[in-house]
Amino acid sequence: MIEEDFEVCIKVIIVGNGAVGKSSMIQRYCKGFFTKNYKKTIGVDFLEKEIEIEEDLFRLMLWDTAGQEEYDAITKSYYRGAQACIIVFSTVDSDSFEAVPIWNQKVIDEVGHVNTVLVLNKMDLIRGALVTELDADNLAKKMNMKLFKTSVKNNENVNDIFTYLAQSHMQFSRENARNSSLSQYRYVQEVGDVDLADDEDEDEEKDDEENSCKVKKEKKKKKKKKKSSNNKKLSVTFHPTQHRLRRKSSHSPFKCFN
Ligand SMILES: Nc1nc2c(ncn2[C@@H]2O[C@H](COP(=O)(O)OP(=O)(O)OP(=O)(O)O)[C@@H](O)[C@H]2O)c(=O)[nH]1
Ligand SMILES: [Mg+2]
Repeated sequence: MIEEDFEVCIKVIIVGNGAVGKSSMIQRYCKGFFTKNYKKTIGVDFLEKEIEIEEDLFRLMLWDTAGQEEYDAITKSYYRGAQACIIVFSTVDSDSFEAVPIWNQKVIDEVGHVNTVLVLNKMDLIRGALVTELDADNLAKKMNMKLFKTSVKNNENVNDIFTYLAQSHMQFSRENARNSSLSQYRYVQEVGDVDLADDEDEDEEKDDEENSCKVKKEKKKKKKKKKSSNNKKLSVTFHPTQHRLRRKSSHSPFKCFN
């Protein structure tokens, strides 16, 4: 039985108007701290984080984009290949709320529909805020997207966003794999001793009846060798096509699809 353990890599882009807290969010999540000072992102920043959820290993590649329109041309080119998206807006900035559908459309134009969530940030300033929780709830409902309400400053609900994205990505991948031909490979990998050449075996059995015991034994040996090389081939051809996966160690074959 061939057993492999994989780390699932997910490219996540973070978009939204300037100063809503995108960089602060990534910094909080990856480095664990918050800075009061605003330093606008120029173009794109990148951070990554490895997490484990229920024995599944993930590497989140987080692309923090500039909210200022002047960088649009640059940032859009970094959307490519994204598998998940976080659209951030802020309680104290109604423009950022109005811009949510526009950001969503920008992402769709570049990468199509990807797993997207909305984040209403700066919940610590919600009292007397320009964007209410109800506004945000209604928008999320309208856009049919999951909404998180965070305070990066107070470290509230930030981790939940990334856990959700990783888990939903995995769930989607599993459903996809079940419906695709990949599931056949997965099955063969899982039940490593499955007979891959039934027809051939039948022919060989007929021949065997006519041959001596010695020949029989040699054929069996050959067959065994062939099976193991077939399995090896499967594991080799399977991996390069899964470019978002990285081999980690050797445990469960169930990690090897995307
Ligand atoms: N009160 C409060 N301030 C926050 C919160 N999150 C971020 N900020 C502040 O908001 C300002 C802007 O944060 P950034 O993370 O730089 O914003 P950004 O979305 O990356 O901005 P651009 O890079 O220009 O697109 C900074 O002064 C942060 O300290 C929060 O949850 N609460
Ligand atoms: Mg920024």
